[in-house]
Amino acid sequence: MAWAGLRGNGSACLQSALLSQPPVSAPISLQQLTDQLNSLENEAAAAIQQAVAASELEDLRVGLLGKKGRLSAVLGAMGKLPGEERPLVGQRANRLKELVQSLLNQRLETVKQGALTERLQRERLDVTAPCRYGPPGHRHPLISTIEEIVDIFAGLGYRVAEGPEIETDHYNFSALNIPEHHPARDMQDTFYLGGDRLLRTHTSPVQIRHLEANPPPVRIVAPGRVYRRDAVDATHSPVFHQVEVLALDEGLDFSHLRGTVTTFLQHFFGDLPVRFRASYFPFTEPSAEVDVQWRGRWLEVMGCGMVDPAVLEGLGLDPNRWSGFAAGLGVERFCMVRHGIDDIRRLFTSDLRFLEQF
Ligand code: 2NL
Repeated sequence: MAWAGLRGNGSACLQSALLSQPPVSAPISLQQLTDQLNSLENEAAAAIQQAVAASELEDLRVGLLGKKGRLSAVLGAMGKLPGEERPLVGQRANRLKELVQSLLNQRLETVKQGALTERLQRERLDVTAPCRYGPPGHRHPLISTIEEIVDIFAGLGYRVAEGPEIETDHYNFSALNIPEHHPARDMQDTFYLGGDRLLRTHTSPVQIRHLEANPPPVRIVAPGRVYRRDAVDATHSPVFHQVEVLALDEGLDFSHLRGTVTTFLQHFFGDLPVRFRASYFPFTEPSAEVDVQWRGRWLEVMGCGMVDPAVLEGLGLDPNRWSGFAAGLGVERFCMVRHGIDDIRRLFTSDLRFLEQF
């Protein structure tokens, strides 16, 4: 029997006895039936009171009030009474049914409440207990360098832009006015993936894509991973990181470029001398390399220039109305200068004895 295995032996026995009495079949009097209903009420009340689980109460409900239950058995015997006595038994049986129903409901509430209280007790958490400390982690120095650079430009009103690392020949080279025969396009210098796809060699394509989707004025900073076919040595890695910036608006000239780059470098390196040297990039005209005087030596740290009109024309922008400047820097170099790191490989070999210094 379903209730035989339930907790509380006393109540299981009582329930078994209560529910397994055979149906009444012999001829019967009003008095006998009334007595049966009275004792059924007493037994039922006692059994319900002793139930300790919702499942026990369900078994009791079925056994007492169900189609084949004790009450049905008594009502079955009612047919043997004279017609005028039947309503008396019927009313008594209905009252009993309502009473049993409400006792079951009350007990169910009590049992549920008890189970909840017990569970809350059992699953109690000590929120004041000291936690288990793991070894504290921190950002990789390259990531903090990117964040620092981006934060400075964010402070100057620039928005972050990102784009795919797998690029097309068009976005990586053609749109940037890099001619067919330029060495950057050489198989020796770029990872080609087949078709016109390649691993981007700079984050400039991010800016081209941004300009295609957004009309000027534009001020963006594009950080990201870039790829070049270089052999690994103390200053070269085939995977490295770049940050490029681009401002495009009406009336921008070289003084804005110089002011922005100088302000940025002095925020990053401190209030050091900065100098611009004429240089060449296919996508800017004029172009410049920028040096900072760091610990008494001039160090080349970035390249920049006014966006070449050919790049603007390729985007359908009128170079007589819009002008802008762009700059690009290698994050590894910034990180190495700042922290006095002499070998770029330190930044990629995940040696904790090295990394834990930062
Ligand atoms: C360097 C020099 C540079 C740019 C990047 C750029 C982007 C667009 C248009 C024009 Cl969309 N120019 N980027 C311009 C000058 C220099 O990077 O030495 N990078 C490590």
